[in-house]
Amino acid sequence: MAQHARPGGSSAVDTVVVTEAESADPAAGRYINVTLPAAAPASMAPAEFVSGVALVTIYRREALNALSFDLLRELADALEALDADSTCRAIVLTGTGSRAFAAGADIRELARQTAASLSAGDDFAAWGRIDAIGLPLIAAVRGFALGGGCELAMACDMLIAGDDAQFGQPEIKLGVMPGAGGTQRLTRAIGAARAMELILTGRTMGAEEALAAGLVTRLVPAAETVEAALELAARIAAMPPLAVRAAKRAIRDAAELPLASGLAAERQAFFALFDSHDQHEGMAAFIEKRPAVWTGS
Ligand code: CO8
Repeated sequence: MAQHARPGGSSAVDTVVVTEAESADPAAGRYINVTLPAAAPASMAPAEFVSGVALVTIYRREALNALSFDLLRELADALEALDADSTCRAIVLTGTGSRAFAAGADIRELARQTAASLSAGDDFAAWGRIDAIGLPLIAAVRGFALGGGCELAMACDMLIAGDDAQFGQPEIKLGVMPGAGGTQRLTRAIGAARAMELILTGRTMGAEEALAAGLVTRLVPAAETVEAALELAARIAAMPPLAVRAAKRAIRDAAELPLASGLAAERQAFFALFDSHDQHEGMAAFIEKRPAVWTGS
């Protein structure tokens, strides 16, 4: 069960601050910590909390945040809860510690699987649930983002990388191939020629190369990774929520739909926003030369 921690315990969910010691214990069933609103780094003072931004942290430091099936289920649960929470406007996803965002799927768990067990189970359902999140997701990547970890970062909408980040799909070295979107998302992000080389050799790509290739939104000094992601999330959280969700959907459509269908969907979404309060407010505020006040309706 994912835990929400909020100042003043105002959440409908129990307020539980998960310590690293608790979180590192799989028996405790807590791999994911959610802080909403996210606590601001010192450099973002005077605000103590970042309004509308949730910080979701994967806690499995002893295995470089490797993604077990249980962990992924908890992550999907946590993201869905935030997606349904009207106070949350943007989500930053990161891994605990400085060594890894996530070093892949849990190889010990995968080693026990067969084609039949994977096909029969619903252990991959979490990926579809994460993909369906309507709020903007920003990955804050330090250290290794390998295999499923790279796929998870790419399932996010934007990727802030520390200069110590290492991306790759090393599954080929384990006798398999990417199975949670790596062949599709990496190819869409950096093109077939580069994706082919990375996936067929399993080599890792440093942060600068990933930025140049188009995988990364922004490259920052390693120690500033989460802070930079929170700052970006805060700027998005200050925008009108319905328009943010609609724009995210339309941009995702660009990777999935033929151009004519994408253009039609974009126009439909654009028209629909003209029935929203925030469209009236945004345009009235411009004309009246005052700041807009968004209601998300
Ligand atoms: N799974 C399980 N445990 C891991 C993983 C992993 N992916 N990665 C690291 N660990 C563990 C190590 O076993 C080690 O544990 P212990 O101390 O008990 O031996 C601990 O984390 C620290 O790791 P290392 O000692 O290996 O640290 P190094 O600094 O020497 O090396 C590396 C770091 C290079 C990241 C190395 O750990 C490594 O190569 N890890 C595996 C990377 C990899 O191959 N990832 C792909 C996995 S397959 C995959 O992701 C398929 C996705 C399919 C869809 C998703 C389904 C959920």
